Amino acid sequence: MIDVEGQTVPWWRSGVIYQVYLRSFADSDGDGIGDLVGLLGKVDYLARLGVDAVWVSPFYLSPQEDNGYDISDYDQIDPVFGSEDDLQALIDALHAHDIRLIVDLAVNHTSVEHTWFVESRQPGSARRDWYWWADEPTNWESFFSGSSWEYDEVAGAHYLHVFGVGQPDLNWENPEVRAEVAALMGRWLDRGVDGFRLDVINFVSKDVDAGGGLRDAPAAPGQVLADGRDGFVNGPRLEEYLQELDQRVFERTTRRGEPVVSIGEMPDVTIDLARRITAREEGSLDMVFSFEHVDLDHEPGDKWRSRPTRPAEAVANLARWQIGIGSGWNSLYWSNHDQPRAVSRWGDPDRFRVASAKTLGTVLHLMRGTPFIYQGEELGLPGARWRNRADLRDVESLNYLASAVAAGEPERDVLERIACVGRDNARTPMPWDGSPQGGFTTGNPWIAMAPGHRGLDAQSQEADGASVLAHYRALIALRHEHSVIVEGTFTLLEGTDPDTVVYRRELTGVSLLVVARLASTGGALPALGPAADGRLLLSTHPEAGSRAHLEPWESRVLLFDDATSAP
Ligand code: TEU
Repeated sequence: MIDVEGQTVPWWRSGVIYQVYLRSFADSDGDGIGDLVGLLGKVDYLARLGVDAVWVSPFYLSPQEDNGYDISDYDQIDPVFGSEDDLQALIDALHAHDIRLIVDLAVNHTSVEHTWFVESRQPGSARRDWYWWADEPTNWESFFSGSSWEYDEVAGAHYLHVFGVGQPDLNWENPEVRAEVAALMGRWLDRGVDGFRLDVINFVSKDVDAGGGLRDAPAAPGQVLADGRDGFVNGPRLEEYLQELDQRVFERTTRRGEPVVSIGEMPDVTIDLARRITAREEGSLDMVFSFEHVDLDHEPGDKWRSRPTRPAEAVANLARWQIGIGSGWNSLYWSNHDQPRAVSRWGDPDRFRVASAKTLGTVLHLMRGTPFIYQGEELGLPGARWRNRADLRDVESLNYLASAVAAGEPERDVLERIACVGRDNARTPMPWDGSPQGGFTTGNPWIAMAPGHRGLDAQSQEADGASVLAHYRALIALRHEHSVIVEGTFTLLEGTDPDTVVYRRELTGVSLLVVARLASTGGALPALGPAADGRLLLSTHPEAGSRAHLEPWESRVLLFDDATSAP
C-alpha cells in the first residue's frame, strides 16, 4: 500500500507495470527462446526503469500452439522456460527490488493436451461437461479463422474453441471448473506471485439456451460462419463468476503482505461493465484491459481490414474512458504482444521516431489509471513488418494467410496486411546491445530480430539522456512523485486543432497540464492562458521553452501549484 495525499492506496494506483513476453525477452541457455533466468538477469534493468511490477506471459507446460496461451498443466513450469528454482530466484530478486510478479493465466480455455480435456473426451467421463461438446455445432467463426468447433473422433462430438483448434473452451457453467480454477490460482499465490492477468476473462460466461446449449449467431445470406461474440462475450453470469473468484482468490494477501492484484483482459468490454467490475468497493477486479481504442483503426470484428484513424482519435477515446470509468480503474496501454507496436501504429517511425514515441508515452502515462509498458516500448521500437511467410510464427497470422489465400486472395496482398497488424511484428526479441542477436541469445532466436531495431538497443539508450528510454524513466518518476497524476481529476480541453491534444489533471490545488502535438506537422500552441507560469516538468523539445508553436510530435508537461493559475 502506498500513501497518496494521506490515503493508503494499493500500489497499482501509483504504479507502472512492465509486460514481459518471456520467449522474446532474454535467453539464458542459448536455445533461442527467452526464459526465467534470462529475465532474472534483467531485473536490474527493470529496477533502473522504475517499474513496480512485471506481467510475464504464460510459462506453464504447453504444446505452444499459441505461444503458451494453450496450457496443458497449470501447476508445472514448461522446462523450456526454466525450473521451480528459477521461478523462486526470480520472485526473490524482483521482491528485493520492490517489483511484483504478475502471472498470466488463460482459464477460458486449456490445451487439448491438458488431462482434463483428455478425460473429457471419453464419453461418460466425470469431466465430460468440463468443456463444451455438441452434436450440432453453432456457426461461430474462430478468432484464428475457420469454425470455432472441431469434431473429435474419440468423443464422437464437436468441441468449442473460440481460438485455436488446440484451445478448447472450459465450461464455467460447471461449478467444479470454477472451483479448480480458484484452487490453482491459490497454489500460484502460495508460490509467492503477486497477482494475475486473466486472459479473455470476459469470455468465460457463455449465453446458453434453456437446455444449456449454445446458439447460432445471425449470419448474412450465404455466410456459413458468423461472428459469435454475442454468444460468449460479457455473458450473463460473468459478474457472478468474477465475484466468486474475488471471494475465493483476490481477497487473499500476497507473500509481501499486499492485496492480490487482478487484471482482466476483456475484449469488447463496455465502459459501464468495466466501471462496475473495477468499482473501488463492490468491484471484483482491480482493473481491466479495454479494447475500444485499439479497435478504432480496423473494421468491426476484422482486425485485418484497416480503417484510417488519427492518433488524436485514439487519445480522445482514452479520454472518454477516463471520464466514463468513474470510480473504477483502467489499465493504460498502447502496445502488447497482440497489438502493433505504438510508434508504428500511431507515431512516425521513419521521420519522428523518438519524438512520437516520447509523446505517445507522455499522453498515456499522465492519464488516470495504471500504465503498462510492453517490452521495447520504452525504447521506442517500431514493429518488424514481416512480409514473408517464412518469417511468421503466429498461429493467428498463419491460419489467416491460409484461409484468405484458399478463399482466392493473392498471397502478396494478405502478407501486406499481416505486415501491418500481425502479432509477430511486436513479438521479436528485445535488443539489449549492438551484437548480432542483440544480446538476446547466443543461439538462433525462435523468431528473427527486427531489422529496424539495429542501433535502438537498451545499452545504447542507457547512455543517452535524450533517448526514449530516458523519457520513460522520467514519466515513471513523475507518477511516483506527483499525486495529481495518480488521483487527480481528468479534463480534456477543447481545442481548434484536431491533431493537438490538451488535458488537465487536478488535485487539491495542484494542476498538471499535458499538451501534445500528435502529428508529423507542427502546429500553434493552443491558447492556454497563463501557461507561461507553469513549471515545465517534461518536454520532448526542452529548447522550445514556452514558444507559441509546437514542433511535430512535441509534447510538454506543465505543473501549476495553484489550480487558479492553470488555464
Ligand atoms: O488475446 C485475446 C484477444 O483479444 C485476441 O483476440 C486479440 O485481440 C487478437 O489476438 C488481436 O490480434 C488473448 C492473448 O493475449 C492472446 O495472445 C491469445 O492468443 C488469446 O487470448 C487466446 O488465449
